[in-house]
Amino acid sequence: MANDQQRLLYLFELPQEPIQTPRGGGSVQFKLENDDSPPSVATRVGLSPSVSVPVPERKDVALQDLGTATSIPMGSAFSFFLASHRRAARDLCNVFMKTNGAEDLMQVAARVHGKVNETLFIYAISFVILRKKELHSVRLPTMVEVFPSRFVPQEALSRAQLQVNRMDPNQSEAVIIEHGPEFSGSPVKPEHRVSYWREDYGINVHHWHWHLIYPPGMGVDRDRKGELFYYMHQQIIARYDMERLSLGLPRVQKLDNWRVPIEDGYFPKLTVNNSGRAWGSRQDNTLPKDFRRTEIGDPVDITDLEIWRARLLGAIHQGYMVDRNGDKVPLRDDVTSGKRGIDILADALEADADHSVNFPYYGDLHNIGHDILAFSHDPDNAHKEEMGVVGDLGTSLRDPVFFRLHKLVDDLFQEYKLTQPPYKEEELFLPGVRIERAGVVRDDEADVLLTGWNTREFEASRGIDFNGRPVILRLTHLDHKPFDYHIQINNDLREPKEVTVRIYLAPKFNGREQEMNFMEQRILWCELDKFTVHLKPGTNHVVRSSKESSITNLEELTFKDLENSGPGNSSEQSAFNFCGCGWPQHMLLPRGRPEGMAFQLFFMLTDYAKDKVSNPGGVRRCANGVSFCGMQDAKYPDARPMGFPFDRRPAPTLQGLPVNTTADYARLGNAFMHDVTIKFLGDKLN
Ligand code: CUO
Repeated sequence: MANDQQRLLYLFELPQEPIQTPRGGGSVQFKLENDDSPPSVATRVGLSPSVSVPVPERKDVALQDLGTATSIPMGSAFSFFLASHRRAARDLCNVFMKTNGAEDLMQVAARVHGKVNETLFIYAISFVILRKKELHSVRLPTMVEVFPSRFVPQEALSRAQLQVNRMDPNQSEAVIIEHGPEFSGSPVKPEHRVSYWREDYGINVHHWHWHLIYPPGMGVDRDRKGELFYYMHQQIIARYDMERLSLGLPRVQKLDNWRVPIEDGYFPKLTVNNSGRAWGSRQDNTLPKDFRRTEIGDPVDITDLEIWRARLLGAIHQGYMVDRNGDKVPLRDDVTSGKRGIDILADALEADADHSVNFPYYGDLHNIGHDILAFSHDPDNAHKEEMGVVGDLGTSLRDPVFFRLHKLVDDLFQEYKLTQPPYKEEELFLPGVRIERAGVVRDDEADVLLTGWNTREFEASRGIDFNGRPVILRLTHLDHKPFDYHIQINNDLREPKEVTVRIYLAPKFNGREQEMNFMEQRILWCELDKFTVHLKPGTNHVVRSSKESSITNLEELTFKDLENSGPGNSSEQSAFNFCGCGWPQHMLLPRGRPEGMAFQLFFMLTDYAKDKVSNPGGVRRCANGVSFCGMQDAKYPDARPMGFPFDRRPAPTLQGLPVNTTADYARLGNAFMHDVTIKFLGDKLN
């Protein structure tokens, strides 16, 4: 194998098939020494692999070393929200973490392949690649190709299989599976109008990848991990609400009451691990019930969720949590050392049992919330049904109930944020710099942004064996025309000044077509970009491309992209590896409306000298996704609270005048507001 990337890449291919099955489009084959599997496994009609990868026997990897990793059945779902599955992940990751270099990891993983659950295997190998310094040049192939069954209905995959079976063996062209934008339901239910967004491949891959970097219960303690859990999910909800308002739907309602039926059901029509085993479906008006799946976890009652929520709210309003020794742990964000209150609260709410100040007392509200919802259709295994998609990191955003659960979680975070003192004028105002004008330009047109449908192709045959034949997945997704921000800034100081530019987007009107006050619009503001600029004295014209956004990732990397990549050691690739995390670029904008929908941009300049975070020399700043994903082996690169200045209630007055709307913040010279229109062109985008 030419390089580390290729050594590890083929472990991601065909997760459901035996490891000896030809991979790389039939060109690569793992050859296991002393292999006891039948020879039929290793052959495929018409394929003669040219690259043979020898895998010596590894007596050091005995099944007993895998601990609980073998406890999750093959072909069934793996849920990071279940404590027993997190334990299994920890056990397998420990085995992989002990390896030394790509060749060693490849050998051990190839020997473990087929002995552990498929999603767990992919999770653990991804987790280890992201964490091992010597593997920083290795990138992960997109989940869309590893597990196509998470993205397209089983029916479409079976149709492709049939088509392949009927094909003339000499025929070489690929079968194409078209999917979307109709997705999983009919327009009869209002919630289905936004299913193209929930079921978008990019946002689901992002969510999977984000949790790989910031997992609870895996001994990972990254800088501001809890705050990022709050912020990244808060921003997902804000974006979902922007999309809903675009479609005339009300903002998402929190799942406040677990004692009444959940109005909206969800029928994913997808299968788990490419195995053909269906995810569970939830009927409309399903009543959540106590969790009694004793085969995978301890019983938990709805009452437990209610008690944990009450305790968390109590802590928020008291201003402190109580640790296991009975000592008070204050909850404040304006601390100069130690963890911020938001991190302490998030660790107890998510919960991360390793970091919660008092796990037995504050419980596991968010994770168990996912579990109760994921099993609400079969809470006691009476029907032997698989969990619903809301139980899996890579599919949970598909289900409308995900957003209702996370709105409840966010509601607790917002309750906490409202206990923090509003920013003072000196924290908001930056004297000496002034935004004169700011807006967006696309194709020489100012302030009108365009969205519509686009398509992207992936190789489904990398994840699923279609008799060794190529099968392409053509997914329809929302997209937009790229644009540039133009900002004219006057630096009245006599010297250069470095500033952070913060750019947010929110709808101008609420669902009743009224302009919003500060508090109503506050948690709708979505970060579009955040970057540093060097201002010379006098006038500065800053131009920034939408493609450089601080929240987005580049496009998903396919197997083909990675097969064609070079030796895999450049620093650019290393940086990208971590930043494989990020909101998909094609989902940067909400869709708006065919006739145009009014949005507002908010720009703010802050003093980079106060924002900057000192990191040890040599830290690689990732090219993308930093605001949602942080930086590799480094502190989060912005000292201000995430979401600043909208994370707190407004200052009552600024420059002696009352603050009622965001426009009152824009009176400051270093801030600016500007109206833009977003038009949805449907199929006419390209
Ligand atoms: Cu990301 Cu609940 O944390 O899904």
